[in-house]
Amino acid sequence: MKKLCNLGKLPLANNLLTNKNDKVKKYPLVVGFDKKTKLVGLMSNAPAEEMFNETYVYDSSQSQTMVNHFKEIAEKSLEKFKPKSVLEIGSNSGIFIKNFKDKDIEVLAVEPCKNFADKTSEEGIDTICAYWDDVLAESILKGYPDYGYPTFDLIFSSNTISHIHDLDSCFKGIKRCLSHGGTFILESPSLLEIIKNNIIDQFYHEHQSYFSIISLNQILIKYGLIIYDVEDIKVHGGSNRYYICHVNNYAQKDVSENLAKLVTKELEYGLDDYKKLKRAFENMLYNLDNLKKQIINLKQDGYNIIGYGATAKISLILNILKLDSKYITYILDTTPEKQNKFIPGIKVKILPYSKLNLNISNVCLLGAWNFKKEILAKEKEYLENGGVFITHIPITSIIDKDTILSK
Ligand code: DWN
Repeated sequence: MKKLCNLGKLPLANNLLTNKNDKVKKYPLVVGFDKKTKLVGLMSNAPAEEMFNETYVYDSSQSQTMVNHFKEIAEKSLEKFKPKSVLEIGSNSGIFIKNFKDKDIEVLAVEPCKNFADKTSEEGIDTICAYWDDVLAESILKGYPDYGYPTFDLIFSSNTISHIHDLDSCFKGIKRCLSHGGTFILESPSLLEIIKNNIIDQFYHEHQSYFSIISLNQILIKYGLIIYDVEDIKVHGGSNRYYICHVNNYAQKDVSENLAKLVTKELEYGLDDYKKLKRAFENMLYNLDNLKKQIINLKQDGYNIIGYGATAKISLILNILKLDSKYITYILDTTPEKQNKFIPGIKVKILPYSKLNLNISNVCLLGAWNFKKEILAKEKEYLENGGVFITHIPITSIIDKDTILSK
């Protein structure tokens, strides 16, 4: 891989501190470009066990947008594919897979974080607590944990494949487990949207790969898999939902025109071009620097800056910008497991959402900018009373009631 951007040595975004003075490990965060496959990814990484374990704090069910999102795609898949067997890789809180319960469908979830795997097991969903790889895939078909599962008509994985370090073993396992006519649905942040919207904060240790259609197809072909459809979906600042099948079943699928259209856009934005990508990183960092300047100015003008949503993304940017509790008073989040903990590195405290006091001397930094619509609707009163948000996506700017009305 050839280096695109060095973001420095940074703490693991979601490894929140219970005590302010807990020790923090830092790992280099360097993004690179693979000339052969055109994949953008991290050039080295922290051990998966340090990031995805029984203390993992991200719970996708905390956002109504995500609850609706997973219900919709589950219902759509049930109708479209009528699967007899479904496997989910990286099931988190069970937000997707629980929609397949009690439907005479063979259902299996794989989730490495024990806190979440236990939760879905208790809800009656067969869940294996393990990292996904080809060894696990083989053992699932051969009889682990109780008996040999059939191959699966539907394999679903949202925001997980991009976290897996060994893509070779990952895709070998998927190839092995997908039934002949089956579909593998992969959801992942879109590199096109990242580049278009300055989303520098998708680059943190949890995310190993940043797929485009161009790079994903280059990689999949090696395993006898191919993309036959793609949808650009709005979640997480713009993601792609890829529909993938066995190469030897491709002729049986309705190949979508969307694929060619989106590839054309990817080429326009230079997602296959090292120099253009490097320039895009420079722009992203420049925009982030503007955020720092605006926050410092607001602070000097006497405002309290409060983070809204203790996302992995805000953890990353505050650490890159070295904005600690001198600048950010606290961060609010609805997730009980995050509350009263501290962001590693900059040590800003996370408080429960119920403590929110949106008075006019506060400015809210939109940590969960990907749920902007949901949050602005929820905080209508604050905005109507003159409250403001600051965001860096797609460009550093202030959001108040007038900017919303003018859209
Ligand atoms: O891939 C990943 C994804 C999908 O999510 C992971 N590597 C980690 C995680 O990233 P994130 O932390 O940036 O995700 P979110 O979904 O942007 O997190 C939103 C956070 O904001 C949650 O902690 C819940 C919180 N929240 C809130 O406090 N009030 C969210 C909403 C909508 C709210 O109104």
